[in-house]
Amino acid sequence: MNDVPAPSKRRTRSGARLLLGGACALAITVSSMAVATLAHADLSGPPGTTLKAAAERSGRYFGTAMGADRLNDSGFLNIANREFDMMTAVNEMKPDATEPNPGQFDFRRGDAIYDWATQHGMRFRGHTLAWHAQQPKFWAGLSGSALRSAMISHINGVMAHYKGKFAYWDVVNEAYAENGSRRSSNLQSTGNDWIEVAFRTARAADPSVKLCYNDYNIENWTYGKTQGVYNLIKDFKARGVPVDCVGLQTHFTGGSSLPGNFQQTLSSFAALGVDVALTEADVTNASTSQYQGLTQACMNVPRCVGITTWGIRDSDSWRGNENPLLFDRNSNPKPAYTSVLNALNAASTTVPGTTTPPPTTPPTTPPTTPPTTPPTTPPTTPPTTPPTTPPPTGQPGGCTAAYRMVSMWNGGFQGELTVTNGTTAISGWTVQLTLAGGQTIANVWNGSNTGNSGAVSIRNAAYNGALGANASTTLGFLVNGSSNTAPSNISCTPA
Ligand code: 9MR
Repeated sequence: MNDVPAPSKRRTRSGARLLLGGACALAITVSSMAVATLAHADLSGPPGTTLKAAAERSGRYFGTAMGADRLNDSGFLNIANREFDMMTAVNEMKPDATEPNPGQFDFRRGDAIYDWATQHGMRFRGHTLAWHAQQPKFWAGLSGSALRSAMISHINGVMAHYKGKFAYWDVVNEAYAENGSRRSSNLQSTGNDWIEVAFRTARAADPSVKLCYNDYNIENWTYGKTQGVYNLIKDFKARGVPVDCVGLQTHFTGGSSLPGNFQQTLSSFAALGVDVALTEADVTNASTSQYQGLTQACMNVPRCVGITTWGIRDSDSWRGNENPLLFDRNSNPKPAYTSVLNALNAASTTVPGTTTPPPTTPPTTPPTTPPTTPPTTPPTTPPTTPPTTPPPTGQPGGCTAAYRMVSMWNGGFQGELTVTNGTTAISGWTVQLTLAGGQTIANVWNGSNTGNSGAVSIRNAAYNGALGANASTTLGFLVNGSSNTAPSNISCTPA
């Protein structure tokens, strides 16, 4: 049986290419992968008339969650398409759904949701990889190192399938008890480091996605559970364990309500260097003041990147009898919808990094007009010595590779190489580089490596080898080892 967080038992002490829905969303398309479209913040623009347009003004998103059963529900899909720019699968990407038998993965229902959402211009939050509930049945027969291995294999298997496609992954869900200690579970029994191992595994499996810890009842800053999770993230940040975001489920249902210090909780987490997001919001009877307050708290914290409601209409809710969502059973927006929309439009902070204007397409060099007047004086002296130096990069047949460090932590770093072609189209390329002693490549994306220490070469992937004149592409890699020395001897050879 699934151990669903029991609402009634909850503490109440808290007292890519697409540009949808206005605002200016800048689209990034990489190959055929549906990669995150990021909102481009512009607070000077007109107020948004949909949730997503209003959120995008400040570089944020407004998301919802759907089950595969909603794929045939045109009422749901119409509102989802109009109002939301981030999607989460309610149950279809949980461990029991994606790995019903050992090593046998089933992504059909998750993919159907992902495909619909991304075909409608949305980004995606993956939910979830490691949780005490909704586990594969076969995990029940495992414990200790066998269960630990099963968890690692599960994370690797699922993340490989969705590699490069999601904006966020809830790597670990609901691992804390109400008093701020670890929740007891079979995963916890594999050792206190299971959360850390899950995040390290996830980073290596897909370095492009932001990795989140997600939980409920962590909205009240003074509550024990909030402090327990806060200390986890603080410890991870101090020790370089890869964590990028904290999801606060924000279920103000089942007896919970918006605490007065919610913004303090968000800003305190953000101050640790993580994004925060409201990931499953719903509010008993859709109280307009609580919806307004939770939205405003997020808008006031620059690293609060977005809000997701757990369903669209009251009929979609896991707690439908509390009518907790923004749309009624007839698909009409409720008063809470207006209070959320207004609070989104009133945002005065933007998400860091979203105010940069969209990259402009490199100017295409206009064809040079052939000179109309022939040179009057032909050169009289032919050059006597033919050039002996090879053509510099940027000339026909050349390519270059430029390195930058994206991020670093104790014991490793993420690097990026930008491969830029010369003036003649090429069908493939190889970058050579030398890693410092003790450094080992753990993972490469947008390319494949030969060797992982010392002299290494990285060949293009199937989809990014062909480069037109002056075109460029990027590849990334993770390195274990000291980040003090950058790779050296970097060069590029066309195929
Ligand atoms: O909404 C989900 C519901 O359909 C499932 O029966 C339930 C089973 O655990 O999970 C619900 O989603 C939960 C989410 O995955 C994690 N946070 C609490 C959500 C509501 O229970």
